[in-house]
Parts: sequence; structure tokens; C-alpha cells
Amino acid sequence: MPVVLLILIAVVLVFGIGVLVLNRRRAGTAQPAVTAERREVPAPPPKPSLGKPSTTVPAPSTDEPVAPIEADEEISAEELDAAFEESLADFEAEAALAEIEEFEAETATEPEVLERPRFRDRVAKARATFSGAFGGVRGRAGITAESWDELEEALLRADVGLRVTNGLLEPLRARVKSKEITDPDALLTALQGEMKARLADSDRSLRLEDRAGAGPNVWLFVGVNGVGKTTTIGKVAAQQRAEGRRVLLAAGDTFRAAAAEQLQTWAERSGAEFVRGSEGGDPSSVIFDGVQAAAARHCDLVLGDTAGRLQNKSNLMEELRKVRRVADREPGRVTEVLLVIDATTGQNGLVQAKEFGEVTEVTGVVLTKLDGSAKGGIVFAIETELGIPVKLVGLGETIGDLVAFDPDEFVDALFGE
Ligand SMILES: Nc1nc2c(ncn2[C@@H]2O[C@H](COP(=O)(O)OP(=O)(O)OP(=O)(O)O)[C@@H](O)[C@H]2O)c(=O)[nH]1
Ligand SMILES: [Mg+2]
Repeated sequence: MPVVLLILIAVVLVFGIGVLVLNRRRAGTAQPAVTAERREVPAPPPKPSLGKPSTTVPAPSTDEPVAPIEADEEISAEELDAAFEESLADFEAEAALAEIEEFEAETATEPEVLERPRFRDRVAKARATFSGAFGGVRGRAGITAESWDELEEALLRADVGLRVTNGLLEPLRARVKSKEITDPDALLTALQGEMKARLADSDRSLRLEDRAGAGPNVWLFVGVNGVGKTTTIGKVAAQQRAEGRRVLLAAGDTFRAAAAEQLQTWAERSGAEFVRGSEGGDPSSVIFDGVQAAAARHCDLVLGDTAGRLQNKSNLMEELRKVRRVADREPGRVTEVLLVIDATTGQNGLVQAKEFGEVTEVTGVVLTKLDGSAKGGIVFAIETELGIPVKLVGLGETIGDLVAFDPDEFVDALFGE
């Protein structure tokens, strides 16, 4: 009798497995039918915005013990088919859930905390320009003609400019000649000191007059196309808001379609007020409206965007002169005109600075994209040759990636410290 029972169990098992294999084959060949059924799997919760899906689908595990088939249990082909489809549905649901979780992890927006980025972490490329030369200088037993060549080349490649490079190296040559400096390490330390000293005396503070009852301060942002004016305004707005000031952004770039929308997005992100005009309208009237609105709403500061322009287009430069004049009318006071320069454009930035400075009385430079550039040396050229202080530095594209320019930290970062 037990032998008969065993045979019976074996027959049922073989039959069951046969049906299972048959079904799998059917599923493989009859693709459209399976896809159709797949669509019937309850749809996963919608992707964005979703917190965690409220229901979790039990995860079928391939390691889970399969329930033993009882010998006397009648298992039809349909039941086996249904069981297989059910576990397929579970598997599909789990895959969908995993996909949602992966999507959420990828798209989770960073909270907009203004965490100050460090020069050291962002100026890797600028540092690389110097590190090869410094390595070469250190690698020699003494200070040779090659050491000087290497230093000079590195400074020029970093866009320090010929005049400033000579200005930095000449006093060092004299100190080496007089035997005050005798070894390579001491030479590099002395160069580091010279570079810091060059940038030491500038007043880099942003002017904001807080006279009671007075109208809003106006900071204008000027520069050539695509240097980062609008982005910088967004970053500055966030910083000023974080310091508790009421800020209004005025969309003085009426030239480019979507420029106002871009600024509006920054206004929303930073919690600033916003004023715009019509596309193609007079930028000075937008700035005027902005100042009026800011005065009415008791704002401390108006940040005025302007359209990018080439410094050699005299009509556009004239337009900028007018924007400045209008912004400075009561109740407004222009307390900063910030020339935004893209650090990757190198020495060309110097030419821009000259022209813009003449037209709008630039009070400071914002050097953007220092994170992606090997041209950090332009800082020295701008300050030494033009006497315009670099006040802010852009170290990335996000709202927190703007820092007050700290020359010591910058020079140390170039030296890999
Ligand atoms: N890596 C990096 N990118 C920056 C920085 N500042 C701005 N950008 C990018 O530069 C590009 C141009 O920025 P915008 O702010 O539109 O420049 P703009 O000067 O207003 O341009 P126009 O209005 O067309 O003249 C954008 O892709 C910015 O994200 C920075 O400090 N680092
Ligand atoms: Mg812009």
C-alpha cells in the first residue's frame, strides 16, 4: 500500500511539474497575452511627490520554501496556472516598487541649505595648473633656471598675466640672489606669501546702507552674455534673505525671451519679491518700477538683472549707463555695480572689466565658474591692474555656491592646502 501511495505522489508531482513547464513555455511564446495580463497588475503609485507608497507589496522571495503538495490534494492545471500567474504578479509588483524607490532616490531634491562650499574642494583644476610646476620645483636639489621657468609658465597659464607674474617673481629672484631664500620649499612658501599680499588690501565688503527711512539700496549686475549674472542674483538673493533682508529682483533683461522667467524662478526659490516688464521693453523703466515697488513694500535691497552685452557695442553700453542713472534716482540708491566675469574666459575678462568700469562705475567683480576653470589667476590681474576688488566668487551652479572672496583661502587652495 505505501508503495502505491508513493507512486501516486510521484505521478502527481511529475504531472504538476509538467504543467508548470508547459505554462512557462506558453508564457514565453505568447508574449502579447502576457503583456496584456501584466498591465492588469495594480499600477504602482504615481512617481514624483510620492512619499513612500502607503501599501507595501509582500516581497516574494525565491528562497521561500514552496508549500509541499499534498498527495491527496487535487491540483488542476488551471490552479497551477493561477498560482504561477499570482507569483508572477507579486514579482512584477515588487519590481515596480523597487523601481519607484530607485526613482525617488535619484530625484530627491536637495534641501536648499546654504552650506558654504570650500575653495579647496572646488578649484581642483586651477590647483592642477600649479601642482605640476610646484612638484617640479620641489623635485630639484636647489633653485635653478628651470625652477623659475616652471613657475613663470604656471602663473601665465593660470591667467595671472605677464605684468603681475613678473611683479610676483621679481622680488623672489632678489631674495634668492641675496641668499635669503636658498631651498625650493622656502621659495614656494615665499611665492604663496607674495600672492596673498597682492590681494590683501582690498575692501571686499558689499555696500548696503541701512539708513532709517531711506529708500532701497540697488545692486546692479552687469556683464557679457552667459557669464552668470542671473544665477548670481539668485544666489545673492538667497544669502541676503538668509540674513533677514527684504529683497526684490527686477528683471532688467528685457532682451532675451525667458530671461524674466529665469529670474522669477530664482525669486521664488530665494523668497524674494519680483518685478518684470514686457519683453523688448525699456530695461531702465523695469528697474525704475522695481525701485518704486521695493520702496512701497519696504524692501532693503533691489537686485537688478541686465541683459548680457558685448563691451564694444556702444548703444548697449549707453543703455546700461541709463539703467544706472535711473536706478540711482530717489528713492533708490545704487550702492553696488557688480561686474560678473566668467573665470574661464581668462584675460578677456580684463578687457571687459575696463570697458564696463568706465560706463557704469563698477564697484566690484563677481568671478563665476571658478569651479570649472584653470584660470583662477585672473583674480590677480583684475585686482592689480584695475584696482577693482573681487567681492564674490561662484563655485558652482546651485543656490549655495557663491562665497565671499577670501584671498588667503583661495591662495592656500591653489597651493593644495
Ligand atoms: N559651474 C558654474 N556654473 C555657473 C556658475 N554661475 C553660473 N553658472 C552657469 O552659467 C550659465 C549661465 O548663467 P546665467 O545666470 O544664465 O548667465 P547670464 O549672465 O545671466 O546670461 P545672459 O542673461 O544670457 O547674459 C548657467 O548654466 C549657470 O548655471 C558658477 O559659479 N559655476
Ligand atoms: Mg541673465
